[in-house]
Amino acid sequence: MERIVALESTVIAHGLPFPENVDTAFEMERVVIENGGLPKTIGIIDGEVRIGLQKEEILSFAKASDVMKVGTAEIAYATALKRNAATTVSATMFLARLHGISVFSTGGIGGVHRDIDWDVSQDIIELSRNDIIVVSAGVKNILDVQKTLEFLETFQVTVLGYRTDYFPLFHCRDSQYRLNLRVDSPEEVVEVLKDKRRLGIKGGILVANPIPEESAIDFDEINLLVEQAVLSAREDGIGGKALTPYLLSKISSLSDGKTLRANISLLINNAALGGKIAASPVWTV
Ligand code: PSU
Ligand code: MN
Repeated sequence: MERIVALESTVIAHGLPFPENVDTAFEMERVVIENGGLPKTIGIIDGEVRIGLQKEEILSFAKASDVMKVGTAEIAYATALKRNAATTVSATMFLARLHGISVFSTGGIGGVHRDIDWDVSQDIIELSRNDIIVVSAGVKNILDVQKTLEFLETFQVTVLGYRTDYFPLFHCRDSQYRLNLRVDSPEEVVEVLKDKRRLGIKGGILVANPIPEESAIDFDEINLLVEQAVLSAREDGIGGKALTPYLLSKISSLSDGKTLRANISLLINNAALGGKIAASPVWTV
């Protein structure tokens, strides 16, 4: 049962442009398999929850512009009103766990937005409730990283640095944010989850897996782009669910696609680690 690795669909429908989104989604599935896992991309089609979208369904999500973006709070709306919906980290975690899945690979989780009053992602709340392993490359510095880390702690989310002592910043490997928990193997990640469950401690494990060295971008370089993007989001009056996709596409165009290439590389890297974690021999629960 633990061989399954959940993958989200918001990154396909709202996070990456076409055709990179569909290529990346397929490549992530391939890499999960290569590392011993069984990929299931999660989404909602005509109100039906799908644990494992078909290739054509992934392609239609990648091309469509009318697919909803749903967190856990909006799942029941999408199912009741028979909508097509891409699931964010929170919704994917919830649906994965409901179907007995314990491992989920994504790019970056949502968190506390910067320079905007009170935009805090549902992802953090779901991580505090749901005992599943989420592999991410940390968070983007389109967010307020310090506040995001503080929220994760407040909500009792276990944050593990994977072969690192620092919280990675998505496009950047290095950061000034020190982590106090480090693991060095997929087995250690599984053992931590097993003990959370054994002790009855609620909530998930966020595995912070740094982007591969060769695709990483310098902090100063990315920070400049983000500052510009946050500024134009303000000028354009962008907020709510549109904000994260807006910032992502803005920094990609400002960087001539360099951030897009980094994004793809870390997604594939996280799919590989998810596959290894799922295939670990130490699972017993
Ligand atoms: N961060 C990324 N790429 C993404 C997302 C976040 O680098 O595609 C998506 C994920 O699905 C995440 C969601 O769960 O955005 C968070 O959106 P919001 O900030 O609206 O909660
Ligand atoms: Mn938000």
